[in-house]
Formats: sequence, C-alpha cells, structure tokens
Amino acid sequence: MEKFSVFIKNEVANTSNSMDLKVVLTTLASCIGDIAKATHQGAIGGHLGNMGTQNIQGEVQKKLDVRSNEIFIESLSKIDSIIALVSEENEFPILVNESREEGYVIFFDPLDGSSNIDVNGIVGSIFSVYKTKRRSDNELDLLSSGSEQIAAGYSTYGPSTMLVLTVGNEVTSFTLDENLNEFLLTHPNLRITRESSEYAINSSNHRFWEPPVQKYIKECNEGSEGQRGKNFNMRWCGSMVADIHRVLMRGGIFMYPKDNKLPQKAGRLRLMYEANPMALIIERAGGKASTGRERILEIRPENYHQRTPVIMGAADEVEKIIGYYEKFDSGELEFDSPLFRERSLFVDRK
Ligand code: AHM
Ligand code: MG
Repeated sequence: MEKFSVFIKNEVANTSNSMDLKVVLTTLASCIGDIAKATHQGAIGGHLGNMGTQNIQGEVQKKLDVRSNEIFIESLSKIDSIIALVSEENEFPILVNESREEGYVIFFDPLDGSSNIDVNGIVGSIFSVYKTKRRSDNELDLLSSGSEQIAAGYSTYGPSTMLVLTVGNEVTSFTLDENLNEFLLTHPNLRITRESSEYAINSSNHRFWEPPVQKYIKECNEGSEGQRGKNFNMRWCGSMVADIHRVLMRGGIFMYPKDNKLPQKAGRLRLMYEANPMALIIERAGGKASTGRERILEIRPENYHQRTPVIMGAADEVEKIIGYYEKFDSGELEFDSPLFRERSLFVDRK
C-alpha cells in the first residue's frame, strides 16, 4: 500500500501549488497521528473530562479539545509558508508569519464530536487549507468562500484511525498503521451513490425544524407504505466526522439544518472548519452540500466562527430537500400535515 508521504509527493506535484503544500499536508497528518495516540490512551493518559474552561462558542472545553488544539498549533506554527491558524478553540486567528506577502491559512476543528470523548465514542479532527495574499492596502484577508479551498480533510479516531483528504479532484482515504506510524492508502477515489435510504439527523430537534426538513423526514419514516415506497434507516453518532465518514463509505445523507431552537444561531455547525471542508469532500465524491437554500461552498463568510445549516450527502436526496425548500419559500402549499399548512406554526423567531 502506498504511504501517505509518497501519495502527497505525487499528488502535489500534479497541482499548481508549490512544494510547501506537501509540508503542510504531511504536518497535518503527523498532528493527526499524535492526536490519535492521545485519544486512544483515554483515561490512562489522563485525557478524559473537562478543563473547567469555555471556548469562544461558550462550550465547555474537554481536556482532549485543548490538547488536540495544542498539537495542531505547536506543529503548524513552525511552517514558514503558513500565515495564520484559525481554530474552533481560539477566538482570533493565530498569526504565525505575519510579514509574508502570501501564504497558507489553515482552519481546523481540533477535536470534533468531543461530547463523545468520555463515553469512548468516535471523535475526529477537521481541517481546511486556503492560500491568501496581502490586499493592495497591505491588509490580510483570511476569509474566503469554501470553493477557494486548496485542500480539506478529516480524521476519525475510531476502531482504526483514518484520514480522508481531498487535494486535486478526488477523495482519498488512508488508514494509520500504528506499527509503522504511517498512514497507508486504503480507499482510493471514494464516491457517494446518488440515491440512498439512510439518513442522519438529531431527531430531538424535530419540532424546531423548518417544514421542508420535517416533510422529508416524515416521508422517510413512512417507509415502504409512504410515497418514497421504501424503508429508510437512521443513524446519529453525535460526531460529524463519524456520520460523514459513514455517508462516504456506504451512502446516505447528513443534516444539521436550520432550526428555531436558538434563533441567534443559523444551525449548529461552523462554516469555516466544519461545513466547508466536509462540503468540498462530499462534492468531490459526487455528492451535494447545501443549506437547503444555497450551496455551502458559495457562502461568503463574515466571521471566523459563523454557523450554517448543513444538508449534505447523496445528490438525489439533497436535491429533493432543496426542491422542498423552493416550494416552501415560494408559498406552494404541498405540505400536507396541519403543521405544514399553517405556516404560522413554524415561528421564525429572528
Ligand atoms: P463540536 O465541534 O463542539 O464537537 O460540535 C460539533 C458536533 C458535530 O460533530 C455533531 O454533528 C454535532 O455537534 C452534534 O450535535 P448534537 O449534540 O445536537 O447531537
Ligand atoms: Mg466540531
């Protein structure tokens, strides 16, 4: 099996980016190897439990959130071609080589799904790589839409540690050989089937969703007796990396849609280091990624930690939900339950 380092050398040679990208990607893989070790040590390494602090999102930080963040920052800040690091755990970007004219900006969620840590559930890391240049006024602009990403990837620290990467046109997956301490290419050119009969959503939010998502899930749950004419299965890991990985490996759709649970949040997931990298991977694998109303990769970001609705996976299923949003927004009354007929029952408490 091909080693990650060899794959990267060949792959980056085929892109228009400089050799520095090779250093960035191999360093990211090495950080993931280090976080895998800490994660798999669990209680033995003293890594379980809370830090007693909160991040910028107001979320309680776990010890492993903080350790994973340190691992990324310590290693990536030594790379000359990187200008800035933007982490879920830090309010502001960490500027590392500020005087450069151009360089890489890395966005990352150091440990996604961290509510799973203490129950030994699957967690992972997500990253996104952009290039930036100084503007004519000499200012650095670190925020670009997801379609500008040069590379994106995630890891899962599950039964085996896997690294999924897109750089170029394809999505490639590697498995960590713990004896060699190397990622080996195990899943080339991952593709998502167009249709599917499996969905992932946190159903406890059902009453807060907008009618198009309620309608889609209702029809899935009616199974072979309903208009879809087939049974659907549901899975929810509480960890985006694990749920998206399943979608990539065997198909399906993953959603954290807009809801009116907390009106000040446009959904739960963060655009720059969760939705965008996953959207790039899903699209490169032949799937679709939307908020329901717009393509995620085309959203113009306004701040580092902004949230976005997420509906991604099998193209036919995502298109079906987009169609329901179009009908809902244009006032077409095809929503057949009392809840859907009375639009006022969905109170958009902005
Ligand atoms: P995190 O980055 O703080 O772990 O939050 C993101 C996670 C996603 O991995 C997952 O899809 C979602 O939050 C789970 O939310 P919920 O607790 O509503 O199930
Ligand atoms: Mg996360």
